[in-house]
Amino acid sequence: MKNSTLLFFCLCCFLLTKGENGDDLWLRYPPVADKMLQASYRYHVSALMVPSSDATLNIARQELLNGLSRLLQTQVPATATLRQDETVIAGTAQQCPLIAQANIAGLLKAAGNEGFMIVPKILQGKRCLLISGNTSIGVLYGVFHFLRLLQTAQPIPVQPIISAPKIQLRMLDHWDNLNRTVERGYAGFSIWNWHTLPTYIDQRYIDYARANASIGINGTVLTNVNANATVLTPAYLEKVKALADVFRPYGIRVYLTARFSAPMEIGGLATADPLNDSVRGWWKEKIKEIYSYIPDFGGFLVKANSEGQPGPQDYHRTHADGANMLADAIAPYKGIVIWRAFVYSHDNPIDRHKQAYDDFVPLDGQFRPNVLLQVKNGAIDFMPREPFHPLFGAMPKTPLMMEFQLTQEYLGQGTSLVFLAPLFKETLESDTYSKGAGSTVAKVIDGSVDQHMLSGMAGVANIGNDINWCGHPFAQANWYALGRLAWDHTLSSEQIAEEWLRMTFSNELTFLKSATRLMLESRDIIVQYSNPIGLHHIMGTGHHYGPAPWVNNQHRPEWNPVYYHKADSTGIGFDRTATGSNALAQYQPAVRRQWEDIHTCDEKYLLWFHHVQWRFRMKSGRNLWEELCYQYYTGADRVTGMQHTWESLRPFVDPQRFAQVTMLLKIQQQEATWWRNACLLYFRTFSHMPLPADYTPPDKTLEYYKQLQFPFAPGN
Ligand code: BDP
Repeated sequence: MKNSTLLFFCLCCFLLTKGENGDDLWLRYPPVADKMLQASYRYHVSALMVPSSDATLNIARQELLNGLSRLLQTQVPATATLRQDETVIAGTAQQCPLIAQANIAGLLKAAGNEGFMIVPKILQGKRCLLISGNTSIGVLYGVFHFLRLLQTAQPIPVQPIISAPKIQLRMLDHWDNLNRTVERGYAGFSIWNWHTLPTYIDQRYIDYARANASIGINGTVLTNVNANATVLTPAYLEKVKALADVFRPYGIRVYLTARFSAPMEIGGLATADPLNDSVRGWWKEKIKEIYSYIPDFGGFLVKANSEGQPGPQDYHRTHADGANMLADAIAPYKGIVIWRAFVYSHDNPIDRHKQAYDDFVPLDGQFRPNVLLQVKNGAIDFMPREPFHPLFGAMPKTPLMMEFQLTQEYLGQGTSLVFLAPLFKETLESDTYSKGAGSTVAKVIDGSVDQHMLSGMAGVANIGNDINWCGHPFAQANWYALGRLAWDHTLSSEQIAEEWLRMTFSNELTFLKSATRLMLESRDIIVQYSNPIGLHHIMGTGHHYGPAPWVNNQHRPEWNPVYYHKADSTGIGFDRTATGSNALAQYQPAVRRQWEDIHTCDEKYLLWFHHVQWRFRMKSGRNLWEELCYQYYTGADRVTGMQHTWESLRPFVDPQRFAQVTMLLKIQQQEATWWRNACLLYFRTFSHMPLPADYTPPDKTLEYYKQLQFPFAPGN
């Protein structure tokens, strides 16, 4: 064996036995395993030229130097003048005269404000690779893309690559409280250490910004939608400013949640009525103050008149009155207001599914141009599977922003391997038919269906202070997927999974084949063993951990699982057709037709839209009860399959992350069995039919499952 080969072999062995803690996310930059590829990049990247024009370009240079030296295992020299062939030049045309001479203005047009291009060019007789954009942040995105090519074992580009984001605001919404607890957080405490800010800048803040920039995320809402007005006081604004200063060179703007009653709580006013002059004046002054700290402050995210939060309806004003009051005050600074459509009220007897639509559709056209309406992917609440929210396509005069949830509140929380890109894609690719066939949710939110200038996609962050950021090693993939899809919603789940796996684990094809399948199937599997055939909202009260379909004692009717499954001696499911709540009427006729007939309705939504008799014949030939048993048993069995798949991947994964995922899959298998047993034992009390003989019966009683308590479950 040659010395260099031996060295490389030892390094690989070392990396595999050393273990990794996941702190590096998808930016690990291990030595490129494919020696031919490494040699090719080494040849084509002989020098780096990145002007020191601003902080963002300095980050770009540092990222290239660091990334390339680790991936290529050689120091690529930085240069200020073009001396040799195969120089990589990064910068905008303004920053870099050579790029200005390169005749690429036409290409750059397509890159827009934040996009980039990577293009091979001969400059002054030398072969160069240009990474450029119209702004420094575009260049930084291009640099991360270039490194991603190498990380994912793609050849060095010989044709121009041009890429621009399809969505303007690509955001993380942190549900982080000022006391560092995280609502629905399963990865430890908040990464924002408010106590030591503004003076202590944790390296994590910088790493956070870098990771987000690497996937194009350009906005972060620091605080919980169930907001605390204290964050708007000067002492906290100092802290917010410190974070904004860290994030700025990475292209990330800071947003805050605005508690609607803040004028009363911290302003001493007697009202928060949005039409009251003192209230309007208070917000104007507050916003002026915020911008004095943070000149590029992004704006506010507001949860109002929802789940007990204050809002304009407390003063008999509309959501538009509330949003516009803030929008007017923030408009002079080019800030925006993101108003949430997640509203439902306990004194409204109407199907919860219908309430947001009823509240907001009449307001279409009444919002100021700097207001975006943030809509959850489905009408109930981030369920494991929901049909798309009927608001998409129903408010053509208002830009609607997508709200996905990365933190897996209803999808196994911190213990389950669930890759969410298939869930996101399922919603994005749903056709609203609002402007005829092809008006997909993706095209509604990217603004192309209704010609909106503002567009946005947010993910409720799954980040905490756990060493690997997200708790479950695979949960990092959901953060990654959000960024990639907000940039380009046409990417497939498979592409995203593979990209992430290559960067996070290995480029080995045998590994990728199984691990990609593992990820792609994972969401279907959890639906199958927890909420099959359109069941929803049957989880434990408060903490939402595990099954509790029997709960019927909550004072708000729509907080009870029985409200949603409606199981009785005749059947199970929520009739949302014309004979029931008629929520289906909120969809376009073409959509309605897909779901309104019990015989043709896609079975994955059957119990979402229909109350179905226990003996109803399913497409499989089984009756509904047998089908329910089949789904629950198959889902739980498939988790055992996931365990086997993971076991087969042992040779490709470092011991630390391998053991972590192994243990977590064991928990997931126990949870799957728990869901299956608890739900079937309970629903059997209505169906009065036995479990099909070939299934092993549950070894515990329904009473056992009912008495389980989780007083300290996380995220609650
Ligand atoms: C629900 C969560 C709750 C959030 C709410 C929201 O259980 O903690 O406050 O959504 O989105 O899913 O406002």
